[in-house]
Amino acid sequence: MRAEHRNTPTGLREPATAGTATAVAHPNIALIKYWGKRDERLVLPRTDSLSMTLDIFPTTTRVRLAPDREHDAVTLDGVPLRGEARRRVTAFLDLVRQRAGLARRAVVDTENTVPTGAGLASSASGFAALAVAAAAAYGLGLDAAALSRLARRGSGSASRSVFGGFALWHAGPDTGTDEEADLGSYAEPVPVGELDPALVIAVVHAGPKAVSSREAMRRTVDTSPLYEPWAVSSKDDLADMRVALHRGDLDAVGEIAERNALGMHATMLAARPAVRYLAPATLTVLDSVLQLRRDGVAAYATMDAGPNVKVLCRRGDADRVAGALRGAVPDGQVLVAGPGPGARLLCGERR
Ligand code: 2P0
Repeated sequence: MRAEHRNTPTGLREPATAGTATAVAHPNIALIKYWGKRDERLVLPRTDSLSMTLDIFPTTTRVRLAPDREHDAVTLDGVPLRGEARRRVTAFLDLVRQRAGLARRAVVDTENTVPTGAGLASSASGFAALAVAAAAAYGLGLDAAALSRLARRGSGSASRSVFGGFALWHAGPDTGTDEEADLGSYAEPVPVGELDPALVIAVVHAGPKAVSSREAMRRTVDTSPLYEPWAVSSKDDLADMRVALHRGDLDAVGEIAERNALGMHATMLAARPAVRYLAPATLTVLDSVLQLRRDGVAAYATMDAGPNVKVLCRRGDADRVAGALRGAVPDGQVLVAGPGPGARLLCGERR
């Protein structure tokens, strides 16, 4: 095993031979969506995507190598994980162990600050924090791009939460070996011009989703006649989005994000059977976003695999936007987020 030090995305030093490490990561919201895989095992997406990492709802994960254990022990908010969720974490740790050449099991404890069942992406922050902590605990010594590739294997969107601010996840080449495909699919930071954005999040329904995003993506790619046209138009959206971000043009950023998200939901509605995440309250919020625009406020909506709405606006307009959304869905919860930091290591201890 190598013993040199490599910088984590936030520049903290990662001891390459640590046995215990704790990392923190934040969720991200895609402005150009990831919807559809071309390889399920390697978690390779069909299209590039681009997101903003949030400054709220951190996930903190501690990984401790446990030489005496026969199985991994995994808790979320103090409760042992079971079933599919546990299987995904163990499969991820198996990948890390394979790369480290170590068989040792681990104790993984995660604290999530996302309001329970709020339907906000926690697999992004969860697997980004796990990737950074596990890589350090098992002494992998990975750079930021390699951490992004590793996080991707846990959950695609986690590749973007390795970075703060705005991040672009490259789909990578769809020819060549598995190794080449894996190497080509990682996220990196996107430079932006003068932009002071906020995302106002309207949580209109906090229950579990009827169809997992993994299954919904699969069904959309396999059956929706609108999928390919959306994937093609998403390339143009991304090119336009990069220009808009570079110019710091919030209206253009918002318009592109909104059309990309509505297009993604159209692909799902055309799947067979249809996947519909949008609820009546979602449409009520979308109406209030239109009204805000008619009133001269730059506000643009994006929705993910659930009924909740995230509204992009200028930070200076966030209180007004939040007030409008609270009026639209008085029973909902409205939160304001700004751009947040990348995943980082909090501490590492030598084995
Ligand atoms: C995104 N979503 O770009 C899109 C938009 C939901 C809608 O990434 O199967 O949990 O673990 O790779 O990352 C949700 O998908 O899926 C997601 P997997 P993930 O944010």
